Amino acid sequence: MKTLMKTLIKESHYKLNPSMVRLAHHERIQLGSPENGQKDYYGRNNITTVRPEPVEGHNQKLLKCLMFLALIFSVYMITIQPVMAHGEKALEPFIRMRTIQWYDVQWSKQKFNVNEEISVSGKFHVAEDWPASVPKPEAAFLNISTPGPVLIRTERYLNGKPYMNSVALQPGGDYDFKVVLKGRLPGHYHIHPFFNLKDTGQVMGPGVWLDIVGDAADFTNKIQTINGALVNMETYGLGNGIFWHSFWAVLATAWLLWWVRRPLFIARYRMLQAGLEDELITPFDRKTGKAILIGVPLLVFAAYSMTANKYPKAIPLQASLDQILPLPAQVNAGVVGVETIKAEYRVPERTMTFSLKIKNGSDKPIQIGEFATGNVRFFNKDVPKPELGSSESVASSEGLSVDNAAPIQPGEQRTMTIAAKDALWESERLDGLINDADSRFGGLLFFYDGQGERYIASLTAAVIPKFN
Ligand SMILES: [Cu+2]
Repeated sequence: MKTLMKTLIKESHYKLNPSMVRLAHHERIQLGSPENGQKDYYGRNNITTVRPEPVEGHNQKLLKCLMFLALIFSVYMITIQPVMAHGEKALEPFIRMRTIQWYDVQWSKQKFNVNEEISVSGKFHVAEDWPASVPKPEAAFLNISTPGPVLIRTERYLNGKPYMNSVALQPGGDYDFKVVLKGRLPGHYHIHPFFNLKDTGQVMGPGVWLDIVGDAADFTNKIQTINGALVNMETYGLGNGIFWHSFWAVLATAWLLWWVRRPLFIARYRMLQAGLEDELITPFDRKTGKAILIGVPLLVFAAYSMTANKYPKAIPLQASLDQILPLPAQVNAGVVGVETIKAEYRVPERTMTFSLKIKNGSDKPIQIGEFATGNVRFFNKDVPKPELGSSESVASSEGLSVDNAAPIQPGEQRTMTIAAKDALWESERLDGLINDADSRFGGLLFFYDGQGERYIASLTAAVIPKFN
C-alpha cells in the first residue's frame, strides 16, 4: 500500500513539474544540417529535441475515423421539427412570477400588411417582493421579441411619455405601456412584449401570433433627419458600415496571424524556460508593432475628423437613463386589502392553495375573479369573466376555486382559502419553483364588484411543497 502511494505521488509530481518533464526521455532529431549553417526560425542551429509521440495503431485510426463519420451522420437521423417556442419558459419561475407582472396586454391587430402600423399596449405591476438574488430594476428596457427584423418599432411610450432609453422601474410601482410597430417581412410569427432587466434576462409578457401579409419589397422606412434630408433607413450608410467592419476584421485577423504563424505554446514555453525570450521577437516585429501603435489611432482620428466635418450637426448616441415615475397605485390601491398568510403546492394535483386575509374597503360586495402569475391566468367560473383581450394568455377558465363563494360584503374582513388548480403549473414550467432556492411565488389577484369596478392585489408568500 505504502509503495503504491509513493508511486502515485511520484507520478503526479512528475506530471505537474515541467522541469521534470524536460528531464524525461527526449530524442534528438535533426531538422536541417548544422554543418552548412542552416538556422531555424529563431536563428538557432537546427537540432531540436522532441519527446516521441505514442504511435497510434492503424486499426485505431480507422476506428476513430469511422466513429467520427457515424457521429456526423447521426445528426441526420434526428427528426427536425420547426421550433414553436423561444425560451418563454426558460427563466426561473420565481423571476417570471415576482419581477414584471403583466396584465391587460392588447394588440390593435393581429393580421396586417407590410408597412401597416399596429400597436401593443398593456399594463404591468413591478412586484414589491422583488427576488433578493435578482438585481434591482435600475435599468430595464421594454422591447418586442421577434424572430428577426420582421417588424420595426416606430414609437414607444411608458405611462404616456415617449422614451428612447432604458428606464429605472420602482418595485411596487404600476405602469402602462404602448409600442407602435410597422410590418416589415411577411409571415406568421409569435411575438411578445418583454422587459430586458439588466444582469437578469428577459421577462416575457404574453405572446400572440401575428400574420404579416403582402410583399417584402413594398416595405419603406424613410425618415427625415434634423437637417431636413429624407433618408432611407434600409440602405442608409450600409456601404460605410460594411467597409469599416471588414477593414477592422481584416486588420485584426492579419495581426493575429502575424503572431500565430510561428511556433506557439509548447515551443514558446520551452524557449522561455531556457531564457531565450529575447529571440521570440524579431526587430521587424517591433517595427510592425510601432507602425500599428501609431497608425491605428491616427487613422481613427482622421476618419473622425472627416465625419465631424461632413456632418457638423449631429447628436451622439444617447446613453442616459429615462426617468419615468410610476402611475398612481393600480395594484394594492388601498381599497381592497389582501394579506397572504401561507401557500402550499400539491405536486400530484398540480394545485397551489393560498390562505388569504381579505378586507373589503369598498362600498360594494366583491368577488375573486382571477389569479394571474407568470402569464398564466386562472379564472373563477362563478364570476363573469372579463374580456380576455387579444393576447392569448395561457388561461385555465375554471382553474380557480374559493372555499366560500359568497361575495365579500363592504367592510367585511374574511380569511379565505383559494386554490389554483391546472396542469398549466407543469406545462408552463412554473412548478419548478419548488426546486429553486427561492421558492416564493408572486401574482396578481383580481376582484370584481359586478358593476364594472375592478380591484387588484398582489400576492406573495413562501411556497411549501406537498409531494403526496
Ligand atoms: Cu412566443
